[in-house]
Amino acid sequence: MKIEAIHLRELNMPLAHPFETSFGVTTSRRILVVEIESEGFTAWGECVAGEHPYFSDEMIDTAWIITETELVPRLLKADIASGRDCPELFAQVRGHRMAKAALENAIWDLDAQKQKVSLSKLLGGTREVIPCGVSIGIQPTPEKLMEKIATEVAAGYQRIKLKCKPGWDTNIFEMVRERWPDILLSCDANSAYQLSDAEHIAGWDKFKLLMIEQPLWYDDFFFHAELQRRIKTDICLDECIRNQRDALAALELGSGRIINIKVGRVGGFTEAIAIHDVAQSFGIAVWCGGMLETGIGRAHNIALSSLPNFSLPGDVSASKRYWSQDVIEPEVTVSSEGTITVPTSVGRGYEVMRERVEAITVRRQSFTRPTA
Ligand code: OSB
Ligand code: MG
Repeated sequence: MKIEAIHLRELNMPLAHPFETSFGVTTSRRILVVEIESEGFTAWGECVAGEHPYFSDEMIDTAWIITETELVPRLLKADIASGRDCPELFAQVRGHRMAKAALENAIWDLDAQKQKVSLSKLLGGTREVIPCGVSIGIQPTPEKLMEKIATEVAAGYQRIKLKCKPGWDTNIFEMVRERWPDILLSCDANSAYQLSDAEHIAGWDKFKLLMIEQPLWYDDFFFHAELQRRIKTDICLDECIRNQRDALAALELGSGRIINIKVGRVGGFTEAIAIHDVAQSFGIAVWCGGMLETGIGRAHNIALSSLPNFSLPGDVSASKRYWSQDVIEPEVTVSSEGTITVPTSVGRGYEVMRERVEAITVRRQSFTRPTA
């Protein structure tokens, strides 16, 4: 694959509604997107790093500099055959997985176009539709949360995930379960608890949560195994799973019984598929997480979610939940059964609206293949 040019852009996009987690509130996003030109094709990738290094140690500004100084030069000099060659090409650079994923995923996007197949098919997807859930942030009041849940349940979403933290947990679950005793309900703590909270967390077993996502430290799976032994509810690992070795270690240790796969967190589609396969070999279900993506990252998440072991509803939901206007056409929509139809057309299956992208671009930098 001869790559002629790579363009980096920073997009500024206000969220339709603020999103609050145990690590902070997001009202507007600064997003790094990459565009790759090759032999008449244009492919896109989205970097999911946030504005601050609060979810993980990456942020948009570190991702930009690593992309500019380390990753782009390697890609422009290389002659790669597919996205699967990216991990080795980038291996000398430690970490910075979200930065790497944006480029690797753009290469997969490009490869799908060149081979004239859907991205889903190229990744090994088998599902025609994917089951969808929603992640609902911490709200100003419990009443506001109840309204939000009512809206999403009415829209047909198959699973409701509540962000939680000390003070916004047991009382909230109690209230929600009283009104909706049977919905598929889960929670995500984003590392807001410690092992000394084990008894408090065990108290949630009575709410029959589908899972508790990343209750302990973002980089831990040893103490998660101890916590999992002390509670009945399944632990789902998010932040701490960086690659397939982590998944293997965590599953051997018993740190959790479900894995959330975020393609950005693990460095790209190649590693995401490897984690999917490791989990499958353990009989462990996976689902696709979200990072408040624009339509570009969202389209890629939909393709990934079509792999066979993505058997639980993901955090992949409609564009309109995040943006008054997305950057793709058509927008991502969810059926009244809470599903998204996986595109079968060539490539990602959603057109990137260049004028819309231009209008919200606040920084750009272009690189071309060295001529020598
Ligand atoms: O932990 O899954 C998470 C958003 C930003 C950072 C971390 C997380 C989230 C979400 C939102 O839960 C998922 C989404 O709807 O995109
Ligand atoms: Mg999470």
